[in-house]
Amino acid sequence: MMAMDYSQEVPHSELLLVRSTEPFNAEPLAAALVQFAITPDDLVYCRNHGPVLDLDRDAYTIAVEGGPSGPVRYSMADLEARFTKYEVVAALQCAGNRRKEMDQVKKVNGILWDDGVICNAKWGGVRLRDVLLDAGVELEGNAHVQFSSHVTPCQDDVDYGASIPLEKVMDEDGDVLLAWEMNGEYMSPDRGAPLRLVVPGYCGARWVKWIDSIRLSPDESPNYYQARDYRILPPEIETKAQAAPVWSKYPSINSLAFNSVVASATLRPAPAGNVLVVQGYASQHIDARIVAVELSVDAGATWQPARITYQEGRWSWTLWEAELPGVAEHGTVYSRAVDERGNMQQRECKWNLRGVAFNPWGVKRW
Ligand SMILES: Nc1nc2c(c(=O)[nH]1)N[C@H]1C(S)=C(S)[C@@H](COP(=O)(O)O)O[C@H]1N2
Ligand SMILES: [Mo]
Repeated sequence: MMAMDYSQEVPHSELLLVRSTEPFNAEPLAAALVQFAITPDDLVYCRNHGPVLDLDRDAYTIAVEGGPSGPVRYSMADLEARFTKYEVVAALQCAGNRRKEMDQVKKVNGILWDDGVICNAKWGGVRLRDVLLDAGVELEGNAHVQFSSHVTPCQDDVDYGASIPLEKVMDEDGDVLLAWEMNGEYMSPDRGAPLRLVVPGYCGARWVKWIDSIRLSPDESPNYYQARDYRILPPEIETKAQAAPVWSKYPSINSLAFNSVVASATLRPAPAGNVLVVQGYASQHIDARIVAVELSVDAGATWQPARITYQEGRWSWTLWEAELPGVAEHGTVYSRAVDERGNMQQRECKWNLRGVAFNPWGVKRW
């Protein structure tokens, strides 16, 4: 356990259900979330492993290591003035979304998140690719880009760190940004101001907030949150002690989980029979777009299509809704997503100790 100082903690949104205060972890109700295609900042979940500080933008710099004459430092003004600005709409989701449901299968380690640990926003900043090229870093022989935020220590390590494959960064369509804007405004301290990494299609753990250093390496980041967390352990690993020696055997989670969630199911009584109004969201695996969401009120025997009401670009979430006629007073509705590669969301998802990437059919009782 690291010593952490919460005396400078910023105020947080009051619209969230608080799961822990130090560090601050909180999520909105999914039913509130799906009312907006682009999530307003005060409805975005907060997932932290340490304190949240209000940092001075004018004094802030980021160091890019590995240039021909040592690290290159950029101020926020340098980034704004010297590079082309890009905007990308992308969903941000914690790998622990729906953990509470997995915990009901069998006890897991972690915050018992419900299904609100996701958002969709327009992120603005510069391409990390352009910055790496500008800094003249050695690309040859390096397969990973490692990131750190040293601004505060975290629960399990002296700083927060992550890494992603260099390939994802150098692909112009990978859309990896060093971002300072969310939804057309300077982002809030909660979102990682002054500067945060945006990795479309990847799980939230890689979107390093308050990012202040970048380096290339043949290896993944050795940081706790890359090397010993955010991995899917096999079901036979049931305790922390069993997990400790084996973390490195299992791959890091990169992609978001292919998932769908029923955010609300409301019965509308009508003379001709009850109608069930259903709303929800879906998230995609890396860049395979979702092409359909289907609903079942008979435990998966028959399925009917929902209407997709929102998708934008390559990386957004999917919003959907449906009116299902002729339903009983009470029942259970299931959702399943289908993607462009023909993958179909499965009924079951294997249990894992950390309760990550839980993605069986969405479910809601009415
Ligand atoms: N520096 C830092 N970056 C971080 C984290 C953190 O604790 N510290 N949490 C990560 C995790 S696990 C997630 S899911 C997202 C959450 O981003 P949000 O709080 O803006 O929703 O940030 C990621 N980046
Ligand atoms: Mo996360």
